[in-house]
Order: sequence, then C-alpha cells, then structure tokens
Amino acid sequence: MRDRISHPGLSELVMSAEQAAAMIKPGMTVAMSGFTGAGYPKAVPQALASQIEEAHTRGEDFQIKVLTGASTAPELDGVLAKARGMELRLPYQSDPTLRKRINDGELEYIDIHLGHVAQYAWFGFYGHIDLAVIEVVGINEDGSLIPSSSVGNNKTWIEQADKIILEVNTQQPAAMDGMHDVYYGTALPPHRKPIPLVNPDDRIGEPYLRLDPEKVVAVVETDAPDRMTPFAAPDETSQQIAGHLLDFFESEIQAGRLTDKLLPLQSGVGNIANAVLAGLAGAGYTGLTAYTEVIQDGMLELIRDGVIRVASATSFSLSPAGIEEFNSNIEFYRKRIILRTQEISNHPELIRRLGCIAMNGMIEADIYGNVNSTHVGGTAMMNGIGGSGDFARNGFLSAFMSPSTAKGGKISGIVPMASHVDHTEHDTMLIITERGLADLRGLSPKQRARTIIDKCAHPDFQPLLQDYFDRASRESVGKHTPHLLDESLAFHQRFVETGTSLPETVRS
Ligand code: 0RQ
Repeated sequence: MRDRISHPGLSELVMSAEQAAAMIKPGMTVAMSGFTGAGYPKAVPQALASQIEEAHTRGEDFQIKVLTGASTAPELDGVLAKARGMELRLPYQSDPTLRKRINDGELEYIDIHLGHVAQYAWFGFYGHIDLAVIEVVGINEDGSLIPSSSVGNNKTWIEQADKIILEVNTQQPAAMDGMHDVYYGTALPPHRKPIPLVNPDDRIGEPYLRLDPEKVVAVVETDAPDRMTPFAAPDETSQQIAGHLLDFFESEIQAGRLTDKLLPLQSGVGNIANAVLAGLAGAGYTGLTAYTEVIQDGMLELIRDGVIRVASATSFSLSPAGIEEFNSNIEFYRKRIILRTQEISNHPELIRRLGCIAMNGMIEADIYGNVNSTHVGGTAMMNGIGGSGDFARNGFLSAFMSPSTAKGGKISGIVPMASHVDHTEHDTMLIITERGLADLRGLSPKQRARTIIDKCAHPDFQPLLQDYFDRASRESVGKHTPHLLDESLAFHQRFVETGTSLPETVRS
C-alpha cells in the first residue's frame, strides 16, 4: 500500500476512516468523488453514517450537504440516506434508499446538468465547500494525485474545499496511471478562452490532479472495488430499439449526412444504451470514436474489436470481468481511452464542435417531442437529468429511447403532454421505441405529433393519442401546438387513480 503514497508528508497522515470521518461536522458542505458508481470514497462515508446514526440516537441533529460528480453506490448515497444524514444532495443519484427519501420529501435534491456543476461551484452558486473526500489510485512524490476510475468534479472539489480527505484505493488498477487528462485552462467569465480540443483523442491537460498538500487533513487506505452490477444481456425490446437506430445510421450514410465513421458517440446509461453498443458490435463499423461520459464493458469490447478506435469519458465503470479484461490488456487500452473532468467531457462547446451523436433513455415523450427523463408521473424523481441535456442540446443528433409502454403495459411512453420536461421539443430530434423511430428534424409541431403517434406509440395507446390530437386540432384555442388543457395530463391522472393509464372502455 505505502508504494501508492509516495509523498512523505502525506504518508504521515494515514489514519482510520473513523478518525477521518470525525472531522466532518453537522451542517458542513462536503464534496465527494464519484461518477456513475465509479471512483467514489468507500470507507469515510460509511464511518460517517455510523457517527451520524449515533448522534441521532443521542438526540442530536447531524446532517450534511453532499455534492458529487454523479451517482455513487450503497456505500455512499445508500448509507447516508439510510442514516438520514443528508439535508441536501446534488447533482445526480440512482440509489433506491436515497430516491425514496427524496420522494418522501425528506431532503432537498437539486438535479443539474452534469456539465454545469463545476462552473456553478466556481460561480459560488453552492456556497462554501468545507471539505472534499476524494478517492485516488495513488499519491505521487510531489503530492499530485493519480485519479481513480472517475475524474468527475474532483479537480474543482480539490481546488475549492478548505480541507481534503484522500482515500487511496489499492483495488483500483495502478495501471490507470497516465489515462487521465485533467484540463487546467478553465477560467471564469469574462476571461474564458476557447478550449483547445478538436478531436475526441486530443490530450489538452495533465495526467494528475494538482494538490496543495497543506489542505489534506487525512489519508485513508481502502481496498474495496467499485460496486458494479454486470449488465444483463439486451432483451428483445432493447434490441428492437437499437435496431431502429442502427437502420437510421445506415440511411443517414446513404443520404450523405453521415460517413461510415459516424460522429463521436455519446451513450447513456441502462439497458437500451447497452443494446445499442451491442448492436454496433455486429454492424460492420470500424474506427468509430466515442465522446461520452462512461466507459462500460460494452464500450471496452468495441474498443477491443476495433469498432471504436478511441473513447473519451469521465468515468470508467467496469464490472469485475471488465476490470480483468482491462488489466490484462492495459497497454492496448491506455492508448485508446482518455478520462477527463466532467466539465470537459460534457462541455457544450466541445460537444457542438465534435458533433456528438447523443443517445439517451427517457421516461416519456409527448406527441410534440418534449422529453421527460427524470420525473415519474411528473412528481417523483427517478435519477436525474445527468448528462443527457448537455449532449442533447449541443449534439449533431439527439436520440431519446424508451419502450413504448412501462409497468407491464399499464403506462404509455408516449403521452399527450409530458408531465415534466427535461428536453424541450427544440432539443429532441429522434424519438425511438420498439415500434419505430420518429425523425422529427425539420418538422412543425403538428407534423411531429403525427409522426410520433404513427411511428412510436403502442397499439393500445395509439387510438387514444390520435383521438386526443384530432380533437385538440379542432378545439384547441391555439392551433399551432394543439392541446386540450383540461385533458392533457389525463393519462397520468388515470394511472394515479386506477393503476393504469388505459381508460375503462379500453380495458374491458
Ligand atoms: O422502473 O426499475 O422500477 O422497473 O423507470 O426504466 O425502461 O429500465 O430504462 O434503465 O434505460 O432508464 C430515463 C430512467 C431510463 C434513464 C431512465 C421506469 C421503469 C423502470 C427504468 P423499475 P428502463 P433505463 C448519461 C445520460 C436520465 C439520465 C441520463 C435515466 C425505470 O435513462 O435516468 O440520460 N436518464 N444520463 O419501469 C413510470 C414511465 C416509465 C417508468 C420507465 N413512463 N412511467 N415509470 N419507467 N418509463 C449518463 C449520466 O448522465 C450519468
């Protein structure tokens, strides 16, 4: 272990997670590492959760504000949520216990474009950051840090926090040394300069995180792996959705709007994104690029097989099998993978310059193409907007994908009016379900509605949507984007009242 801590002064600060956690006090704003279940601190949050539970047993208040890169894992969000230890959380989560607390109204959750978080911290929008808890692979002799399996917002947290606790994790492959690219050229307006990245594989920064060793108050040694659930093999619905997108790519190549190298791919999280990657594997492409957030097992396979020649991301989320594959072929992957800060991986300037192809999941789309990525029934938080908005608004293409129904067919993925809007009609170009792909480019609202209802709606809901649109087209006050306001959320209200969005006449 000690060969992972080469800085003499910092090796003196090694202590237990309990001792380190005891420095975190009620009311503090604590910024932690972690992005989509990778590179989050494994020991200090658990020790902190125990201390919070003890304080609550004594009748004392103890809650903190927690900022991260994106979602973490049960050892961070799970334990702190269980202990009721968070009064505020941002910018993204996917933990079931935390989700329940958020939706029970027990804490404040702020859902933010992941590419905005670092700059908002620099603008001072989140107030003062008292302490940062950051997982690293190692500490170099000069005090610089070898980042872990995610870079996320760590640069910003390290620079902004008064005090720093480092977790040095020996489970993270030492061979990741050299794969990161930390850009130090960001500035605050009005002093910003163009970011000098023009290809997904450009290196514009440094492999290490700079550190002021004076700010470090504790170093904790850990050896627990990232908690990665292996991906399930894509189901038939996901394969059909992926198939529509791959057919679309072919037709775009035929039309001369894309080449057979496509454009840098951004792939979201979940089953469908995984199916798209699996579909690409068998589609005959070579030498593609990815400019995305997360390198998962599927992406690693595409790199191994030469389908993707280089992938840029901010997080390295691999299953145990993926880590083994990575470790066994480290020299190969080192040349083909770059991990950056999330303000660069998700930067609008770069996504627009590169012309990324954004491919993300959704909860529902309405007939005009407004997309809800976050709120079930308009009120309950699922995960968060994540990076989907960073890529959708600025990409060359933006696709949103979902099965045409949820909850065993009781809910339609296509609705008259989205119950919450994360991506407006102006940011969504392709809506895809297993039924088909709606290409909305160049269409007016009414043309979009006809296309979405025709191509994407499930047959159980298609006549209802068509009837709504027909009546709205006749009766709506404004005829540009026709709606029947008192009926526009009827699908959602019916689900709340009866457990299905289908009206009784259709059910019986
Ligand atoms: O619930 O798990 O209880 O069964 O939502 O749905 O179909 O498994 O799809 O895993 O791709 O997730 C939008 C949530 C889709 C995801 C979302 C319920 C459904 C199930 C999951 P259960 P599926 P996915 C890059 C980009 C925002 C962040 C993002 C997401 C659960 O894609 O979080 O894009 N996106 N980041 O039953 C009620 C509906 C529903 C519904 C689905 N209409 N009504 N429930 N569900 N549709 C990565 C990062 O940013 C980090």
